[in-house]
Amino acid sequence: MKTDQNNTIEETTIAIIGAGVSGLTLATFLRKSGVACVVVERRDRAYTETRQRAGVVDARAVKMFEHWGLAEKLLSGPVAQTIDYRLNDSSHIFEIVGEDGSPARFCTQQMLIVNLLKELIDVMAGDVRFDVTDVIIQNEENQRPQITYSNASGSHELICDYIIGCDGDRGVSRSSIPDSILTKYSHEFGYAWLAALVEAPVTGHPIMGISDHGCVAQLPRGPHRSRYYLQCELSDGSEDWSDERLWNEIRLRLNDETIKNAMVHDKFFVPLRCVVYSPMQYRNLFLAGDAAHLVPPASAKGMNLALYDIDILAQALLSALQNQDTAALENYSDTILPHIWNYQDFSVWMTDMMHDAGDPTQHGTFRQMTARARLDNLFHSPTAARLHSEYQRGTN
Ligand code: RFL
Repeated sequence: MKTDQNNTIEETTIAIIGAGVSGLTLATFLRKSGVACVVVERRDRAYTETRQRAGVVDARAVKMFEHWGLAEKLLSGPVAQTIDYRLNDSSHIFEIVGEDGSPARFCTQQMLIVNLLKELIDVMAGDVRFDVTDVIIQNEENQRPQITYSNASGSHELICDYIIGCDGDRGVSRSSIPDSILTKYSHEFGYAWLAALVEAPVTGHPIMGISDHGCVAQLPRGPHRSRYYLQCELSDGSEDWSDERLWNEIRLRLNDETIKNAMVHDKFFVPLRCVVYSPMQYRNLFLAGDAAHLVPPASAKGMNLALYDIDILAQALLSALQNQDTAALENYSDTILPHIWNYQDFSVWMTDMMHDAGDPTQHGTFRQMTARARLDNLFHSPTAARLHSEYQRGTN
């Protein structure tokens, strides 16, 4: 390392921007394989460890962690094998079954991040730099790429072989790719979900509730908490949803007057949309996770698609670095995108079905009846159920 007072110049093999689930999983896989890497993150460790989001690691991702020899250390929480699809009064317990292999796990994203940081920093002595600002990417043709960033000790240059953009939808990585290279494909659903983390556990099965009053879901977030999601207008704001209104709507939409108010830890809005950016690479920069694609939470696939990207990318990087075979890296985007489009289709299918089958205000009664027919098919056709299970498991 060269040091010039407050300016350092260093080298590493892989520079990863973002210590979310994508960046930390990649760094852990690389570190376990003996590859030098540095993760730079704009938040502090405590913040990244307490950010609540996804709740299910799907069966494909569980297998991936098993393959990398990390499942026991990283995954906690019970297996996830059922969903209660509730259409107004009637309950249909849908079993997510696979013919082989591991079940999905109710492991919260927060717990996965805590375990990744423990493994990467405390066990493997990995290099994660929190509280960085002003990350700038230099990714010129025929030159080693580099990132520059600042932190409390000054400004720093990190020269590397590859830069991996794991910095989510609002990061700097994707925006460093010229507009002429990148295409954005997007779909807006026209409504939002209010996401509320509450101090009340799921007592039976996780619920996907379809109701004439709008969609509601209750999913586990650890042994004592649940995340409720309620369909709402795009024009709504937090000020429109008092805790009392939230609980009244939950009781109404689940048709269950016995549900008691509990402490609400947080509430925020998620406008439902799907986005794909293509290609997911430019010169020596590779995008993974939310930096490259977004799906609505209705399908519970965002974190799992991020983990899929990382599995493919980690193998491609190892092949390039250890065997001097860059073919998989050159084909990274072409390998990933068909899988992403497949799961975008699943997300649109799930989201439309759950919303259209309920409140007909947005798309009318014709779409309501076709969506209910689709649900009915799911409960009565073993073929439809099997396909749905494969998507839920992440194995399609
Ligand atoms: P993340 O988790 O957003 O991490 C990106 C990291 O990059 C950092 N960063 C920067 N660092 C340095 N310099 C910069 N300039 C930077 N800009 C950003 C950020 O601070 C952050 O630490 O992206 P990643 O790793 O790609 O992971 C993606 C997942 O987080 C996301 O897909 C899921 O959370 C989506 N998601 C769900 N996925 C599921 O599989 N199942 C679910 O049930 C589920 N529920 C959800 C969700 C996402 C939600 N929100 C808030 C969007 C529920 C919600 C409400």
